[in-house]
Amino acid sequence: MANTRPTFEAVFRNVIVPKIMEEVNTTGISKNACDWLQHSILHNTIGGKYNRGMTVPDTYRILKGVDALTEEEYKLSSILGWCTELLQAKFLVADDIMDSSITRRGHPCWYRVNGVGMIAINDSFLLGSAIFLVLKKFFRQESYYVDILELFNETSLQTELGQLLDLITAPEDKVDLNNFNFDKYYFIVRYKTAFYSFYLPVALALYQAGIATPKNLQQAKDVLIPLGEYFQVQDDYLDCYGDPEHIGKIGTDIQDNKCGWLVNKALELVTPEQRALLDANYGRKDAEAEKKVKQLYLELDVERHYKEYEAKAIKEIEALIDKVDESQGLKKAVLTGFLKKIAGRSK
Ligand code: GPP
Ligand code: MG
Ligand code: MG
Ligand code: MG
Repeated sequence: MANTRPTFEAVFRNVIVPKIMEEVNTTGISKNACDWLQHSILHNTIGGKYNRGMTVPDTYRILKGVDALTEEEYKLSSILGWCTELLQAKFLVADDIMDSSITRRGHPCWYRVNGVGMIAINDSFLLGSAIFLVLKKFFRQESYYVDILELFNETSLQTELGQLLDLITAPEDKVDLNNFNFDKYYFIVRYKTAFYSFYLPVALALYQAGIATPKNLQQAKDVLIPLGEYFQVQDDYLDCYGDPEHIGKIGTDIQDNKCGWLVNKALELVTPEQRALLDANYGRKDAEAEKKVKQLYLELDVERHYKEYEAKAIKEIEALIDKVDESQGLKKAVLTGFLKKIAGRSK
């Protein structure tokens, strides 16, 4: 089985969603509730890039050292991949409320869909609970079942801690740029993004392949956390410089007072006059103020600094991959493959 977007999506539509709905149906809940749930699941999972999810079967295949997986192997590793996509869906539904975002994947954010509103909070919980339903249905008998349950729980805690720091460093009513620095920034991004987006899918494949050890899990983490940091720096860059049509979302970081990469870089570069302008305009729910911040980024050529950062980050990650000792079971191709998926991305 080749791992393509259509084959990956087919596992979700034909295996996972019916299984979730079958289980929910046994409660005897009304048809309109079942329809609501199915609609929410499909709206919030289908149409993304599937970078995280498709990494599980990709990684599993490389670890097994085969050219292609059997249909059954592909199905099982894709199901774990879809559990990472469900976790992502749970987080995004909630994150879009917290960030007052407008669009996601080219459509209105779920909470902004007519008739949804704050029901989206419960839908986010349901997306999370669906993960554990799916894991129980398909992996209960596996020796690594408890390991992957713990992994999902620990990764969720890390992500929620990162989100906590992201949010309290960006109060709506009190802009104080003295609270921002790169140390805090990298803690936020490591926790809110890198663990669940990068370490989780590779660790899942290591468990599924039956070769996970504390040593190779640590080796994976040593590369995947820096890779995840780079990915979130890209996300911050695209929030300001990406084309909303292309990235499928409208940037909110400046108005949301976020401790993002661009503002931290700007803070390193500003003159006292420019700093005053930034203090007066950053974090205001005001399109004119946002424009002034973007104009200042232009004057400071923050974009060039980003490009320099990006080239350096890629080199550093390549060097980390080079150091991996493959005799421990982890394969460099897993990591180079993941780097290739995101290097220089524009969406
Ligand atoms: C990305 O931040 C981080 C997340 C989506 C994790 C959210 C965690 C929760 C516990 C809800 P972001 O806000 O920059 O992402 P985006 O730009 O996609 O909105
Ligand atoms: Mg957001
Ligand atoms: Mg956010
Ligand atoms: Mg963002």
